[in-house]
Amino acid sequence: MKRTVLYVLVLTSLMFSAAAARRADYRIIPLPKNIQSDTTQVFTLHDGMGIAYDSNDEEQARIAGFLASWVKQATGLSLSLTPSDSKAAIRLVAGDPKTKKKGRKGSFADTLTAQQQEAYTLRVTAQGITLQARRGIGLFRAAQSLRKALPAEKDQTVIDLPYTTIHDEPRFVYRGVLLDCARHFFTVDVIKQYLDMMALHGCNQFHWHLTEDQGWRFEVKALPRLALEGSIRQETVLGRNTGIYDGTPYGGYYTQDDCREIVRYAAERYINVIPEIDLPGHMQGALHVMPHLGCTGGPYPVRTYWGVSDEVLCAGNPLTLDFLKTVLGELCDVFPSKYIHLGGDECPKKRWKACPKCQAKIKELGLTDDGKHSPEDQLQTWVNRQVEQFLGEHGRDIIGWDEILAGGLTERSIVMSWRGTKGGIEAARQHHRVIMAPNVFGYIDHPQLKDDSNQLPSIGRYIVSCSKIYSFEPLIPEELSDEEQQYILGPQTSLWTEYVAFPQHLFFQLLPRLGAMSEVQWCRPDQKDFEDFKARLPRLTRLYDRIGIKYCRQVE
Ligand code: TNX
Repeated sequence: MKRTVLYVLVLTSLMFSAAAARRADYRIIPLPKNIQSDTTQVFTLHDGMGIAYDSNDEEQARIAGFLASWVKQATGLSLSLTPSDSKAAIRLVAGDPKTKKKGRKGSFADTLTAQQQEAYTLRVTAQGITLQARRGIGLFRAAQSLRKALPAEKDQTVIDLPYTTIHDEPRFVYRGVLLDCARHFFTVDVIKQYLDMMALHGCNQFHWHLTEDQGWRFEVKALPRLALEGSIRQETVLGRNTGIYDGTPYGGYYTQDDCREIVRYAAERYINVIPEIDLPGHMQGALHVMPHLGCTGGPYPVRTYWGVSDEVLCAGNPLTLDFLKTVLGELCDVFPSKYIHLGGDECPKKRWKACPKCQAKIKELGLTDDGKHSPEDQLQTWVNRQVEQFLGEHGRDIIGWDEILAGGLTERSIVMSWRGTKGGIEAARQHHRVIMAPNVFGYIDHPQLKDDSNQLPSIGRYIVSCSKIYSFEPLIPEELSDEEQQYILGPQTSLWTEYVAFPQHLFFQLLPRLGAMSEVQWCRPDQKDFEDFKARLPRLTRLYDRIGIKYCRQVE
């Protein structure tokens, strides 16, 4: 008898705890700028409640739809979309997020900083949940924050949200993530998942690395063989250049329609797509199809192993520039991004030094060693300048890896610092805009755990743990004056894929390190505390579970 009573007690308490409403927690990743909460009072969100939005506003309608689907995915709660219902539990409101007053959408928008355009307020009161922002992008950020604040457990019917007022906006305007789709090819669907993860973490720039020695992956209609044949390597080396090959052809490329679909999908998630055509090095995929554009004339097989190739575009051949203009012209048609990445990294000068055409060009341009820049480095700068001018005519600016410093920077170029932060510091001192993408803090192709016994293969050494990423300060105040710091647009993390061939592995490398990077990108330094980040992480990783995405379960 006693036993039965005990059972009943245990059972009912279990039932009650299952039924008890779980609580929202606003200390999400990346941490909002300002959170004021009153945890003694809650608004209770029930299954079937509504999300109200302005039905004349397509953007709001889309965001409301996103929010409903996210809430369903994370919690199981079904919310209905109820245009213009002032009594709905959740309301999207266009207006100045700092005031409760409804403002005119888009007014004085041009005077807003990029950060202010993304700003939002999230309020929870007895009347419900209000997401308020001047722009759609701010409402989207607010909706993502609400999504992340909810407990990610399935089959919930009620959720308590403590009263709160959150004011939030990002620290940096540029919050980038690179994906190398050239060493390994990832489908449009996988890239969409990648973009979803970026959006979840508040990132806004997708740097899409599309061409490589090991494969050309962008369709150029005027040069159909480029993608058809330049995308296929005959086999792939196993492990870290072991000399043993898999004997299996490998390929894949993106049609222009695929690219447009990626651009559209990204734009709906407030992500700009920056395509990279890596030039004049890392071009063996193209040279395979167009051997006359190399200094030696080839043949050039699409490269089957990793590392830096000596085979680069011949800078002395006028056809090289014609080729680049054809490619970049079509690239501009497909990608609306203000910024186009021209690579510029790891371009050995061995061939140029021995090439009569390149040497003749050096002579024609009057390039001589000035003690700081070799003639060949200056020749690369000359190539960059031609590209910069061509893209300038299309209203675009160029971004290049920090090697573009070697021959002197062209006028408007933006430097992406990857060999540590040195190049970025130098460029900022020269008053050039900079993206900080240092390998030592952001190359997530490196292992994330010290003990590599359970890890999937990766490049290099254990130098990019979660805590290492988290410790990064992109403004480098010990090196840069306040004025020079203004040139730092923001940080980026990069996922190179020599050793990453499958989507699960991709997301394992990415997550949760992107969480750490997102706080570098979004938060002020005084908000950051790695132990606190780790304490907040389980709510995010539970959401990863609900989304069904793979991630590394250990964090160090
Ligand atoms: C350097 S980053 C590269 C890439 C490699 C990466 C591997 C850069 C501009 N070049 O081509 O994939 O290291 O970590």
